[in-house]
Amino acid sequence: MRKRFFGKKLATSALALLLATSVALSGCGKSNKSDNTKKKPANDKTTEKIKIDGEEVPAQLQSTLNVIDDKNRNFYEIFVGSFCDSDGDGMGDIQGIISKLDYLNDGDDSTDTDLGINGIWLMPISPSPSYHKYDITDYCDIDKAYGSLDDFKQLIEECNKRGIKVIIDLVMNHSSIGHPWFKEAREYLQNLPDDKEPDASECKYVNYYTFKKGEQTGNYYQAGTSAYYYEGVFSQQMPDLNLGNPDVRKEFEDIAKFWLDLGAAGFRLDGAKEYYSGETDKNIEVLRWFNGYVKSVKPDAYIVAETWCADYARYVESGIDSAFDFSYSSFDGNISLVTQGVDPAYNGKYFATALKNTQDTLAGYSKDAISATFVGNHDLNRAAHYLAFDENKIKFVHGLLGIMNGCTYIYYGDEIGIGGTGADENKRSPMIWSSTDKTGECKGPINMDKNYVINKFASVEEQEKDETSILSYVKQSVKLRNIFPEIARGTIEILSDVEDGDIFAVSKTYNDSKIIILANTDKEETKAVTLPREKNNYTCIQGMLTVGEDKPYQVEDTIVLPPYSIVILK
Ligand SMILES: [Ca+2]
Ligand SMILES: [Ca+2]
Ligand SMILES: [Ca+2]
Repeated sequence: MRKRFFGKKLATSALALLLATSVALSGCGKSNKSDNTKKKPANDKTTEKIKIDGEEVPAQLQSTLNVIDDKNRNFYEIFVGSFCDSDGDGMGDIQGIISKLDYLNDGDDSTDTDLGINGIWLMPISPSPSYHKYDITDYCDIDKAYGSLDDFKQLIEECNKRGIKVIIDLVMNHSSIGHPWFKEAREYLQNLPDDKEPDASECKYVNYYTFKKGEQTGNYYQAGTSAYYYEGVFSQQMPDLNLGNPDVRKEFEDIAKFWLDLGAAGFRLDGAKEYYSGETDKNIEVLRWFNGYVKSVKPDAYIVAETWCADYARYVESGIDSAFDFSYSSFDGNISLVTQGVDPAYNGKYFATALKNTQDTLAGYSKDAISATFVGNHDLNRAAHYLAFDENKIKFVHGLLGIMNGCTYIYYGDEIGIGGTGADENKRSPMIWSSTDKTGECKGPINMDKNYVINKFASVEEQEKDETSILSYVKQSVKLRNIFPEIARGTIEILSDVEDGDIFAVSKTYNDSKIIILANTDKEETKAVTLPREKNNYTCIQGMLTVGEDKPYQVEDTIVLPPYSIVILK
């Protein structure tokens, strides 16, 4: 049994009341409204009807994809070790990803069995002693646990066939203490006589990091048995690199070129606000250098920086395409707050204003900036978990993500409602492909605590067969983005004539094509919204997303929106 927000009686009476209201508002006289109020089976297409000019006609729902091959992409973030294991050792790997590409996008626009994503962000894949691999020992190779460079090349080839671009995580703030650069520097410092200053002409690597003589306050650790301490903002295992050193920059230019030459479409830059902790201007300068170099090699490369800070938007001043906007993610982010509806201030109108402000703010820093939003990622508690496994809420957060501009990022497993909270390992638990067939299943991080990885929803295999599953909903949400390019690329205008604060109402205009997006953010009440067609320049509902069995419909100028439903008008 699937959870419902309200019993049938309440829904029916609410609909009857609202339909009566909608008819009164639209002034369309007689209609078969009493029929509409009867509960219909989930797949009864007659609920998708509209009445225009007194005639009842089928809703003109669009299904033809119109995917534009630009930088506004539907990304999917993969923690490789937990996604799919190809060789039965329990460790996810690149061949495993290749085997699941048809799940992500089969490359055939006439099918809608896939998720419809067209961008992959791979978390770090280079050799590293840790399970998470954010401490790298060789930037130009693949960790053996994940495969080989040949596997990576094959992945790119297969992705190219499907219109998927792959960006890789690039960790420039720090290396591993096991990186040869650091090991050589440490060795040199250990052997340095007490009365001698470090000399970069003897060991250039002493200037690759920030070494200071004697004990330091803050995030500093002793370099072996030497008298020197190194900065390690994230941990002792991760010595911070000196990005002011031209030699270090040259290393990363070579590293970037290495991956671009192999077919990477760009980079996700880890920890960009810690390049120079607390110094945004200097961080932006680093990004300006890196962006300039990357685009001199590959002009259409895409760069998104991890900027987990209030002034994230400023980072696009550097010329990078995107800076992750954390304000929409997590339990206390905009998407969750609007969905939870606990504080009425976070309603549909608020969400519309937030989107418009985000667009304007980014444009103020760079006319080419692309917003980059997500519900969750590898550092955040899983959405399903913080939404208390409420299926409708889990769907709706993906609905709200789906109507956002720019690039959206889905964290692997969120599309089937995987749980996980607390320690990072718990947020990186294995993808659940099937409940019966263990092929491809990963063991997950060794220190993962299963008590904090609660999975209440079915596997991919089962959810694929269920039209009402979270997975089916997320597919529909991504599909809308692939049908209507205006969603990701349009200039937002708030439809302020819509008075009900629970209703999200905006238009988005892209290349002279305008759509209107309405969303009912109320979790219980069906709403009727009157929006004159002529004034607002649309004909009818052309796309919809619903969490339950009640579907939106249109009677003349009135759109009836069940709880948590979204429509596209055009
Ligand atoms: Ca494996
Ligand atoms: Ca397809
Ligand atoms: Ca740093």
